[in-house]
Amino acid sequence: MKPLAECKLYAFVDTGYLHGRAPETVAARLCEGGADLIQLRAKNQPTTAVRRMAERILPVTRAAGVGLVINDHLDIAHEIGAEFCHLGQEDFFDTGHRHISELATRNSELKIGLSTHAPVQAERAVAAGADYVAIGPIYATGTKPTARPVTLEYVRWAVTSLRVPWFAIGGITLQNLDEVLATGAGRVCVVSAILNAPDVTKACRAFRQRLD
Ligand code: TZP
Ligand code: MG
Repeated sequence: MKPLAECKLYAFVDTGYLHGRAPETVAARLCEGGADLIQLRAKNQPTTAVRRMAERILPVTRAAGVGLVINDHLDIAHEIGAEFCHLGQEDFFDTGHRHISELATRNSELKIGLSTHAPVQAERAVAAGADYVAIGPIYATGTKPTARPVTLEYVRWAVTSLRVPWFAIGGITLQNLDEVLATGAGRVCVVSAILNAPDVTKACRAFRQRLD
């Protein structure tokens, strides 16, 4: 796997956008398309189903040298030996955690990413030892319909203020990518613009080429 600082394209296997495809098949297409990281995001799925998907995706990402991120399910990330777990503000701080070292049990190599929606949250996430932070949602997005967009203003703050790897997320498409990158951002998370494209590999590759 590339060092996190060199990872630019963070793609997703989101069960909301499988459109009948097997999760591991989608993961394989994302690897072919040049994703640096792939997150398994399986909202409202039974834990057993998430674990099964994660177990099937991991050999695919491992073979491709792509880091696997498990969203929400710290236990699964630990158990299967994924490289990362991603948690929201509510999953981490609102459950009483203060530092990511509190999460290290079996797999101390596990890296943690935290979602943030404002500078104060990013500062708190960095102080908590997050390995990376997500900055968003920048634009309104059907993938997270109730979240209020943070706009490019927050991205510009991140460009000048953050010293840990950070990823812009939320509503990023090939159409608005240039204005995101124009802020100085260099890393993006893309969910629906890749998974809803007619050809996932091609869409992923298009983002890859624009980020390189
Ligand atoms: N967190 C903030 S926005 C978002 C998440 C998980 C969804 C991003 O999805 P899309 O489809 O790329 O807008
Ligand atoms: Mg969460």
